[in-house]
Amino acid sequence: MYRLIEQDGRAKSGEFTTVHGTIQTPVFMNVGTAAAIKGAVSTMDLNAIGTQVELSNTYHLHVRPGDKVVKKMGGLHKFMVWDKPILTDSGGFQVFSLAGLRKIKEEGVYFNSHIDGRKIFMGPEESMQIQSNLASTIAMAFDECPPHPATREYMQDSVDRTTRWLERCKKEMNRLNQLEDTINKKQMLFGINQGGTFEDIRIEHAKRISDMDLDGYALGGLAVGESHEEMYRILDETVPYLPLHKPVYLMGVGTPANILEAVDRGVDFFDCVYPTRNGRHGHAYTNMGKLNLMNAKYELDDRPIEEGCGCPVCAHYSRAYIRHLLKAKEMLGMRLMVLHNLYFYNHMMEEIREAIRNKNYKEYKKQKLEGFVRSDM
Ligand code: PRF
Ligand code: ZN
Repeated sequence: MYRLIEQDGRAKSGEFTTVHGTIQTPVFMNVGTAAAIKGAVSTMDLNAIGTQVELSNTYHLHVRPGDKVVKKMGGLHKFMVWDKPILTDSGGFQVFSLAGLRKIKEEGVYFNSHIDGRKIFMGPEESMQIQSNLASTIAMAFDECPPHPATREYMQDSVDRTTRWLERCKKEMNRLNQLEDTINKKQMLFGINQGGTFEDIRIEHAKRISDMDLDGYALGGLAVGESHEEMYRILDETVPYLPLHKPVYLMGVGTPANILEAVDRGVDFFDCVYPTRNGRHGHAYTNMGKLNLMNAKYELDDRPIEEGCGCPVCAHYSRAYIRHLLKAKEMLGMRLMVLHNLYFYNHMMEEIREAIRNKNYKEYKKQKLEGFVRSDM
């Protein structure tokens, strides 16, 4: 259940209530693809850095350890010891971005596992069954994320198939939620809007899926190679056709600046590997832009990553020490970087919610964006 709390222009802030607790939006979901946040970050850590929702992937967990194993262990929440909401991506996107040879048919996708090469089939029903076994809070519909660029003809055929798949997802989820041995009988389903940069295909599709009364709506097929300006244009044109009283999720986005712009266009949910991946590579997010802690100039720098940061890392550790850990390839280096970066993202979302609820979003966004370009990287 989504309750719209405040709107400031098109920016919206709400409260999404689930069986695993209430999510304040806009929110950044912390990515734990294979039921683990990369960088040796535990779920105890997530509680300490303000994480509201964790995101995992159907495809990865199906391949290893297997969704049946997770189900036998009592579902993903119990397995990974996280009692707050979990969103699982459907496998659609991962199949397209990771798996080897694949064939798209009406029934679903045939592909090879990226772990051992074995042949796997996944269609809407399989994706829902796996996500039901994982017992996540929110399941994503099984979609095709078309390549960019794609021809108009390819895009239309793909989006039509994604719509038919969504109907099958909804039917299968309803069936699964009524089965005796389903762990989360209140599992929610988000539909995914596609259409690339063809605004008329996007809008038509947004209207169709909005009529299906799903628990939330995602925009897929963005941040796949088009320019930021094109992505913002598609958001401008499409989000108004999605229900105002449902959460809107922009999949796989993005930089802090991308998030600030997308929130201004009505997006509630985000996820991205940037804070974890960049952290592991020595890049720290700050209000002045990114710092590369591998840089020699931090060798004797006894300041925290960012003065005034409220994260547990900046409370204790110096840039010089973290730089040493990264150089020495000590696991602790990556861990501290990821903790700071996730805190940075989570904390920015908190500021965003406050700015919207105070009807001060435009001014907040402007100041935040101005800060980022002061980067001394
Ligand atoms: N579909 C799904 N997951 C996704 C995407 C998509 O289009 C994207 C695109 N940025 C990221 N993750 N199912
Ligand atoms: Zn910090």
